[in-house]
Amino acid sequence: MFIVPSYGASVVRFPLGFRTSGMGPRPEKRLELYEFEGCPFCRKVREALSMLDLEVLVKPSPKGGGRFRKEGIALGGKAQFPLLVDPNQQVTLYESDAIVKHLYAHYGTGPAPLGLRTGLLGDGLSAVASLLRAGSGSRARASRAPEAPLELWSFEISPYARRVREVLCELEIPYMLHNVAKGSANRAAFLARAGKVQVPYLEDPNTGAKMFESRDIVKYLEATYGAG
Ligand SMILES: N[C@@H](CCC(=O)N[C@@H](CS)C(=O)NCC(=O)O)C(=O)O
Repeated sequence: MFIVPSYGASVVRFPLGFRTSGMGPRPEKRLELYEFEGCPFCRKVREALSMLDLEVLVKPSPKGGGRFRKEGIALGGKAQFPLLVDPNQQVTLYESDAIVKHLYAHYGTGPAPLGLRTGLLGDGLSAVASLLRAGSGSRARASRAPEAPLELWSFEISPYARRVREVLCELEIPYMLHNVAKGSANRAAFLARAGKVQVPYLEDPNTGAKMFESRDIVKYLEATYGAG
């Protein structure tokens, strides 16, 4: 499960993606993100989304992927990730720093936290976090596509949720990412829905499966959508 290095990745990035702060107006239409879990630049965007308490439809675009990578390239014009689609502001954006700035400008109350504005230092630390994961969540594996996106309750810094996001990414499974970092306004609804506040929590509308526990979720994803 590589949970120990996953803790390391969380320590390197702490406290980014741990607690909500500086939330502003909420987007009316759903944000979409083409990204891959092992990409250090994509991590910065996911951290901002967690801290701003924003939900996003993740379209995993790992290297060698055939499902969303091409769609992202057709949309934005080049093979570069992260790529954010914000229909509220009618923009399709490359560059993690520009995306973070955009999110804080429209859905925050002020500038992004310092940890997301440290340029090369921040990028370097995010790269160290990715190195600790040894390429997990970077390369596509053979898989079966679900009809409808799955739903994941998560927050960026959770080492257990990370493991699930890595597998979702490698299997190119689209999912609605419900961020429920500490302080999230979505926690009450999450508690009412799932019976407890613990991440990761997965619901699969294609099969009716609902489950906690990263180990069980990974097993379920591999058995249902993996190709052996
Ligand atoms: N300056 C860009 C760098 C983005 C970048 O280099 N992303 C890499 C993945 S970490 C990429 O898209 N590589 C091309 C590929 O994966 O095919 C940013 O901050 O968003």
